[in-house]
Amino acid sequence: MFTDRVTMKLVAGRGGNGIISWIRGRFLPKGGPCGGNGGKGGSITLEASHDIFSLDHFRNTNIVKAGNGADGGTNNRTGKNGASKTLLVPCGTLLKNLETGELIHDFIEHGDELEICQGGKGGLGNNHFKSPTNRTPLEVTPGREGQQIEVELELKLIADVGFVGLPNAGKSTLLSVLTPNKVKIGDYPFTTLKPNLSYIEFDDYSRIFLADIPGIIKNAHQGRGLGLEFLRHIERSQVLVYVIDVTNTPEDDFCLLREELSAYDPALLDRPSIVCLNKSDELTSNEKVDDFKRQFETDTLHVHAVSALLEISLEPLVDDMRRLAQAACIRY
Ligand SMILES: Nc1nc2c(ncn2[C@@H]2O[C@H](COP(=O)(O)OP(=O)(O)OP(=O)(O)O)[C@@H](O)[C@H]2O)c(=O)[nH]1
Ligand SMILES: [Mg+2]
Repeated sequence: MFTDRVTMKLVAGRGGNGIISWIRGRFLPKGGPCGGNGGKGGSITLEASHDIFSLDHFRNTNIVKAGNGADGGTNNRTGKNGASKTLLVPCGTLLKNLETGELIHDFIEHGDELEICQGGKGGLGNNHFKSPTNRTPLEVTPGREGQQIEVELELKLIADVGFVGLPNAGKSTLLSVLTPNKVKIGDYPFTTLKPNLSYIEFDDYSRIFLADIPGIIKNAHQGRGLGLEFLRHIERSQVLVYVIDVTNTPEDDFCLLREELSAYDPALLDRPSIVCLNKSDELTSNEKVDDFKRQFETDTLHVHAVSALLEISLEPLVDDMRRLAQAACIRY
């Protein structure tokens, strides 16, 4: 199960109450007020982390509450502040107000944080109200409620390069040979049921992130197969790689993929793209590759014939992905 949408209620802590207290001492018959202020309620902060890739950890969470502030103490002691909570979310999480649908924040970079609910202020103890004309104040204020909100978290993974392809084309194989993430590969359609994210690290320690999503089939936009639900995870990729099984009908497959992408969002067709004709090790002649290139290759659409399984001709493909990903600085 891969969770990319959750709703929950966030409740910051209540402030502690101010209290009434009087100084008592053997030699202090008129000691005066000493009721302390209440502590502040804990707040709730969301923080983006590049170490997590899904919202799975919130799957069973309906409500998150921060700690309440403690009441003030005697001898002017301020109550303890309530414990704040920080919730980690993957980069690419959109935070929305559930009631209004309004986008509150888009967590993009690692470390990006937002205090979404502030804790309530602590109340004032009677010591606060003493004055030359009022030496025995009986006044205190209660702690305030913390802020609360119902939110929706929606994850749209941020990968530089997104793989799209029919089931069984070899997307997961390609991700496994290019990156440290060894994902499930199978000789049957729909092996991949949730998006996989990983990266290639280059000599200069720069990285490009790659997303492998479940296969798309004809009429996916009408909900067939796993539908187009997962396309949201490549929606923000700067570069798309069409992974196509060259031993099938590559031209038809390419057109079908573009039609389905267009049904989801026509703007995806304008994204910088690369075609990867996979399983070229099974070809006895290069005719199919040449035909495809003749029909579709342009200066802006490069076609690479590779074998992910045998790791043949992957280098030019990676160079191209890197070049396009690093050239595009647009964040979709
Ligand atoms: N001959 C050959 N077989 C390959 C190549 N790449 C992948 N395969 C095989 O194709 C099958 C499907 O590979 P996957 O990587 O699971 O394909 P996928 O596109 O991720 O499939 P879904 O997750 O179902 O969408 C597996 O049996 C792979 O071993 C290749 O370059 N050559
Ligand atoms: Mg797969």
